[in-house]
Amino acid sequence: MSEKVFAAADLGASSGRVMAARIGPGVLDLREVRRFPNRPVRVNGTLHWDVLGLYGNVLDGLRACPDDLASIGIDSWAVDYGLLDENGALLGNPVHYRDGRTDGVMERVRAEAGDDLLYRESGLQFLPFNTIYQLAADDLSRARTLLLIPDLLAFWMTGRRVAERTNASTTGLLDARTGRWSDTLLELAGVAPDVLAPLVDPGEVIDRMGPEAGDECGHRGTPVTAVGSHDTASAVVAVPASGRRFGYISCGTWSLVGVELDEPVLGAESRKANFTNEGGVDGTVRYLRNVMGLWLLQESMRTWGNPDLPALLAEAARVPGLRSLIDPDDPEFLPPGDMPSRIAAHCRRRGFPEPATRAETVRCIMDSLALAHRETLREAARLSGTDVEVVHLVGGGSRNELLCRLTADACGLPVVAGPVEATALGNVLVQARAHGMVGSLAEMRELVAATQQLRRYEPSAGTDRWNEAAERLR
Ligand code: ADP
Ligand code: LRH
Repeated sequence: MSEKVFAAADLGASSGRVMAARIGPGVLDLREVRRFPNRPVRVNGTLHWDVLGLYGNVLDGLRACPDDLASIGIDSWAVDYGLLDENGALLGNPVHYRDGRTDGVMERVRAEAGDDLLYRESGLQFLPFNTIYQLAADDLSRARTLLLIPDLLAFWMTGRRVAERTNASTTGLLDARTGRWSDTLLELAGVAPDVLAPLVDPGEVIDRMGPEAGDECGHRGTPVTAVGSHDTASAVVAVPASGRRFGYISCGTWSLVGVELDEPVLGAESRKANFTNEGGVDGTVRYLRNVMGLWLLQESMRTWGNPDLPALLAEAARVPGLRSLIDPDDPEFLPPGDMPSRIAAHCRRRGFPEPATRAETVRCIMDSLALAHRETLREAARLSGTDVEVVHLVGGGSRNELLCRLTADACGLPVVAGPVEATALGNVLVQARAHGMVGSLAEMRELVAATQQLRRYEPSAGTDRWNEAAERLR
């Protein structure tokens, strides 16, 4: 079997990239073709994604890919969507999940529907920006079709309207057991069933690239293949683990912390612990919880005018640890804005010393994330009955040595860091399989482990300091 080239368009919340991968027997060679910032834009009081700008960048990236692409796959952050009118035209710019229009909406829907019903049906953690709550805040009167972001780009490329299943599982409208749109949840959300597109699974060819997009990027007629279009689903595909005794942290703007299962966990304890059962590739369940992640650092860096990150992290590594702690998942950290001030106020309120310098603020973020990684992983393992022997930390955060080391120490487990571009790798691997190459999920992971750069962090002895820190924070 010879080699083929696949392109991944991977849109993260902080940056987008087009990557080209050469794949063959024992070969997985991923190259970055184009990277571009993903900058939200506030207009008239609403925070939007610049979706046309992102699409333009994707087409530019594809134009710079080799001519003989076997297929193209698209993934992005979850939950957000575009609404189309009866002519297929976009009704306004998609709104960012951090926009304030959902303030108080989740609480209202939960009070009306009851947590028990919502969780039993969708298996989804309660996050204020889940699609179901965004829809409850939107005017849907002119909407004929709803497409999640990767599906929207695929529609522009192919003319075909689909809803890829892993990303659909983040909407709060999908039945966690059957993997189909839930009539109960649709009715509750006031969404007409025909507004949602037919579901497709990762690995199904959506269609070939049409003339408009094709002529723009030079790949007319190339198949556009559904992948785990939820970026986290693709990232979990490329976790270089063997067997099932592993936890993962997909660490970028968010830390998605959990385990892989065959069946959802939908009981009351799981609901109260606010764990999610998102759909993974090959019918797996991503049992995880969102930890606020490197957003805390990104937004601090923005407030400080983007100083040099590696230098700041090196300085933070020299600051004494576990002095100032925050609960990173406090909703006060969700919206954009001055992060260092919010962190200082949070420390003050909880009786911890306020970080006095940038390095101290960064150290506070790293310690607090490592602690949240540990608490979340332990709970995921306990609630699902999984033995976790090793933690795989993938995504941009795997470049952060301090965070990897602290996470290993806090968990008392080895952390295997990398690949950095796990999402793009998961994206191209699922395409490659659809086009006759590579095999099972286990084989994909073996190929990742054999070909990608990884780094192992052993925990230092004893987790007493971390146990104590967890107690102090509680
Ligand atoms: P997303 O997909 O959510 O946009 P990424 O997986 O691309 O996120 O990760 C982005 C994060 O990776 C940045 O916020 C930054 O904290 C981290 N990162 C990137 N480069 C480095 C680096 N050289 N050293 C440490 N951390 C880095
Ligand atoms: C990470 C991610 C995460 C979702 C959030 C909205 O990029 O997709 O899995 O919860 O964005």
